[in-house]
Amino acid sequence: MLTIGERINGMFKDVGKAITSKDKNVIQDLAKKQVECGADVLDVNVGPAAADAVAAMRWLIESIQEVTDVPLALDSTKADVIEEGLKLAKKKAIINSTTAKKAKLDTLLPLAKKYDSGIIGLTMGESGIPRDRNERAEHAAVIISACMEAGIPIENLYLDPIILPVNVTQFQSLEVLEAIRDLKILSDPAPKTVLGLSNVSQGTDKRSLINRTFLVMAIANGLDAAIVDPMDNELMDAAITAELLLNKHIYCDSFLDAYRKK
Ligand code: THG
Repeated sequence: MLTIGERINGMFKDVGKAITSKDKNVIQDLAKKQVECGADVLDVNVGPAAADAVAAMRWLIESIQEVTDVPLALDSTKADVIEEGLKLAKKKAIINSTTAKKAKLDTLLPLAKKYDSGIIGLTMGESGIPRDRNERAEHAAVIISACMEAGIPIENLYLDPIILPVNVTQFQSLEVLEAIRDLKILSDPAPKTVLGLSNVSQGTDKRSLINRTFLVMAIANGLDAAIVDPMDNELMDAAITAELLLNKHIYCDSFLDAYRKK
């Protein structure tokens, strides 16, 4: 599984404060710790508070790239914020994200093409959050054909079936698990799939347990990548063990350590 670290997001109080007070150490610590814990990619989101979101994205990326050169997932609803990230990123970045909305695809696919970046496609369209697995597949098909038309290799596409808090809309967790399977057969080569895992447990009081249980189920259904808190050791252990049991790693008694050192 491609592990995308979620912690550099202005939605978190410590990160929001660090952005306003330009406290580089907080960001650099989170970058280093997430990578040490196994993040392959770092998600970067300036959050809702930043007055100048483009400047905040620039400051975050410059701070992060002073301490690590893992690839970045540029998480914003604004195209100018994403493009600022694409200009600065040293490694092949991931745009997070487009939707199936025409205006979004028309703006973001040319950027993905120009910078040869990855791109996450949220399976939602003009009508908002998808209701079930079928709506997810419909939006996914729109995104896949738009990528093909724009000359974006499907290898660069990560479809996100959008997981919602289980305490708000309980039946959606099963729809997402089914969608992970459905999305895989929409093209050949198959598109990759990704989730913003922590959404599933927002507002609950068993966050880590719900996160890791759902992650294992999603991995068993073929999930390729996840935006997670890599500093949650039990979560990372569960993900590694799930992949071991799916025969994706070779067993040895110290498989957790062995996988982490790799
Ligand atoms: N799909 C894609 N990108 C995404 C999401 C997604 N990016 C954002 C989000 N969803 C994934 N990242 C997070 C980050 C934080 C939390 C949830 C998902 C979170 N934050 C605490 C909360 O709201 O309770 C913040 C509180 C705090 O500790 O300060 O849970 O789905 N493509």
